[in-house]
Amino acid sequence: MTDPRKIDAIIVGAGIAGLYQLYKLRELGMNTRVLEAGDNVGGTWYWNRYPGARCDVESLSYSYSFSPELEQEWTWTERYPAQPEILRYINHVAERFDLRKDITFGTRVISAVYDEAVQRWLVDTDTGESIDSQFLIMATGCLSASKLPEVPGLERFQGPTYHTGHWPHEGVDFTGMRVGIIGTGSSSVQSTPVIAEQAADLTVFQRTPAYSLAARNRPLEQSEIAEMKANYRAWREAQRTSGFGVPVELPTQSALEVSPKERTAKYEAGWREGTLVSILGGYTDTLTDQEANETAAEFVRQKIRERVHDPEVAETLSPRTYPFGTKRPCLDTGYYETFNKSHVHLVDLRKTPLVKLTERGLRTSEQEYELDAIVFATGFDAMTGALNAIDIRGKGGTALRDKWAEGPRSYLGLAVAGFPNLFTITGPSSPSVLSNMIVSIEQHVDWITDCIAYLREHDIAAIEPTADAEDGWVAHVEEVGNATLYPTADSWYMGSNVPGKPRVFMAYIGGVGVYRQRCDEVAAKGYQGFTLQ
Ligand code: N01
Repeated sequence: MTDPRKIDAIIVGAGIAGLYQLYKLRELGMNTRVLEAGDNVGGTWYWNRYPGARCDVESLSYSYSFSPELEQEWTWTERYPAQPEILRYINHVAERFDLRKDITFGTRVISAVYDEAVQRWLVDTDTGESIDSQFLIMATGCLSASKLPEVPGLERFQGPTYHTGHWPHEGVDFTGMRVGIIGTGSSSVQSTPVIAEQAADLTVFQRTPAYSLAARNRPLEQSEIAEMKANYRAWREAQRTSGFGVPVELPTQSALEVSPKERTAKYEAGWREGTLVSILGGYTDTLTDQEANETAAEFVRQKIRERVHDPEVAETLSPRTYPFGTKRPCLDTGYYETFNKSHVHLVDLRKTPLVKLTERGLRTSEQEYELDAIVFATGFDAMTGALNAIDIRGKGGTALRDKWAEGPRSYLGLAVAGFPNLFTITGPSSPSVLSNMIVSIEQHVDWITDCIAYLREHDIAAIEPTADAEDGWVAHVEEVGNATLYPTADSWYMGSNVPGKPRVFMAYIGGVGVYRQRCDEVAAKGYQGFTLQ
């Protein structure tokens, strides 16, 4: 147990980020406590236990790189790992590195106030504890504050309701039930086919269709595991310098400078590969030019038409209102084929909007749907939701929520002016959700750890970005974002899924490798853009 009288660092969250941060701060000999709302480790993978939940980054890439021994001893079984396997892996890491002893579970942080006089954070929890600490590190996740639909009558429905992001640990048996699922993002795309196998009748309520590609998930061959284990070091290096945290060959041509035949052949190859970037990364301008993007978008729509028998249903499932990739694309296992089953129905909420929940089900502008259970696959207050859920107060009592009222402002997505010694792992304005999260988590944790080590070596009590550096970074993130098609879509990247949330592109699309270089330069220049005192 850490000495409760003298805490050097509090980490909020015991997911993949919080665990690694704890491991690293221990290396510095720091007295660290992790506070975790859940009853065990895992973060995202602890809460998101819905049927069919799995990662859409390949398992051999979606894993920690900090321990070569861990890499060698852990063996993944599938190309895309399922939630139970990832959770087992995270539990294994917690045990292997004896991390649990510094984690307090079942404890939600409700406020954190910076005391300028002593340069420490005072953190209050829902269990009544007050802990003060020099550093406060938020490992609260980008997609952890779940969101229910804004529809009247949520409390009226008499049957059970479930949010994909808070799935019961014991699982749910839908056998024989009439089930409704609201939402068609990644969580729905993964859970719909599995729920359809159980339910007597399944109705999917769609507001905006997703672009989804067949995942082509499969068990890993012994030979590929052995090859990866032999080449991990080179692979990790390539991940760190890549665009999205997954090494891929970079495109050199515009989609518009090749013949339709050549383009289709390339998209077909990407389709057969079945990764998130296999089609998106085919050409230089897929994410920057509407016309180029449309060639890929139409290719995906064609695949939907091939997979769905009823042309009308296929058309309803085909995205037409935003460019491919500007809302997060999905990888699926049998999603579109599910709509070929006679007991699965699709309701287009654009044509017949959701009006309310009733005692017996759900009413659209057209009719009432009687249901035995409702699944909300309605997503998250992304990027800022979990941070703003805590009353974080910096210098002069300024609330982070107020500072971010017009959108998140930070330097490098790592630190916030006016909030000394506060760090945000994969915070808004860093690559985070536009990358393989583990690669970005490790980069942030390593940077934060080096920074804290530097402060201790130089006997510096506090670090905080300057307002100028923060303004410069916010402007840069916006400029790079505006050079792409991302801001044209109503997505959770833009905050548009939460009524009243400012419309700001919240991630850095400059690339994982470029971003790392920038962070390293800042550190090499004695933490350029920060005030140290
Ligand atoms: O949430 P979402 P998610 N009435 O926000 C609809 C990651 N993830 O949990 O698009 C009706 O994507 C909403 O409609 P619209 C991944 O980064 C990864 O599925 O706002 N509908 C949308 O269809 C992902 O992007 C993995 O018009 C309403 C859906 O609900 C992110 O998490 C797996 C509504 C929400 O989709 C979030 O995914 C799962 C309303 N009032 C998640 N409100 C993998 O690694 C919302 N919707 C595979």
